[in-house]
Amino acid sequence: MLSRITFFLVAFLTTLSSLYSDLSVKHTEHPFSVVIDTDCDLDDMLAIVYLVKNPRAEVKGITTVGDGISHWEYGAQNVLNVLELIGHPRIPVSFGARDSLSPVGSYPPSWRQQADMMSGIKLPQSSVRPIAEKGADFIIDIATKHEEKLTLLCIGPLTNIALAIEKKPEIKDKIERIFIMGGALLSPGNIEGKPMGFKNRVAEYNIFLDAKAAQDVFDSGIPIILVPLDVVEHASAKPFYDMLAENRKTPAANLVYEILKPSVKNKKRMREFLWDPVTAVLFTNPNIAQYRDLKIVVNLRKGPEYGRLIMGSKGTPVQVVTQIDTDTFYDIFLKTLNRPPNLHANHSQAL
Ligand SMILES: [Ca+2]
Repeated sequence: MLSRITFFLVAFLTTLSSLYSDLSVKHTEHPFSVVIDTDCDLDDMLAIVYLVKNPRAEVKGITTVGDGISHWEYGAQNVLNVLELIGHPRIPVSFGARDSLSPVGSYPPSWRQQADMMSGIKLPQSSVRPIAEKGADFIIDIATKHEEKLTLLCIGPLTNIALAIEKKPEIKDKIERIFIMGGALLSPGNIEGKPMGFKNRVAEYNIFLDAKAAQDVFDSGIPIILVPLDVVEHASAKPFYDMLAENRKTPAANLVYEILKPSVKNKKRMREFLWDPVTAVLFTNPNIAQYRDLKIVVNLRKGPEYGRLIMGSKGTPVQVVTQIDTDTFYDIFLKTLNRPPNLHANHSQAL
């Protein structure tokens, strides 16, 4: 009996010490500089408020793009209004490209209008305006000026990143990695049928709407972590909405609750997964996922598989997220949203 107790005690202490050694690693971490590149959908706003509030991320700026869901004229101001609401109005927001480098169509107009209007959610009107510097130039500037390497979190079509790399290829050495939410590998795409109207079962919007830009970014040689539809569709919005219903203490948590409300109440709508927030949480907590090294090519041949991400022996080596610990994801997301608004950044705090 005693030896069994001793065994469990030793096992417990070993587990505890390994936990603490993990924490000590986290304590020495610095915040990582990040620029968020977004098409300003409602779930993009979830990712933005999460990263702005998370002490492990230092958001250097936000670039918008007009070939995704929101129209170019609306997205940047909506982001500024969200930043005003959560008490960070001075984070620079830059207009990026208005148009795709390889235009093939767009989101349904009614979806676009809904994103432009933030689904009718009331936001404070920020008096801050987008900066004069355009998206690609802003990325070049931030990457060039800072000593530390920059990470990009891309949650829309990749037009701005492709333009920045084309204009100044040297920035490749100043970018640590790019997190990309996009593509579908084994699961179906998300652009087929009504109301979208594309005869394509395999492509995903972010890649499809600027497939050339995506291939340019893949070709750049910058390390890529890809978060495809396959894995994100394990992170449903409903359980998180239920958690927020019980526990929301900040304007950020309230905003996320309001954003999720229509989608969890209307099952027909597409927005029932937390695509962009998953990508943001993996940026701060990469250890909650499993990854696989794959080689990937963007299919640029016109036809029913245009924009598909093809796995094979040729192509760009990419770290693909294959699985996430969904409960831990929800937990980290919730705790971060509920951090007090005026808490000074405490970079050593484990989340
Ligand atoms: Ca997006």
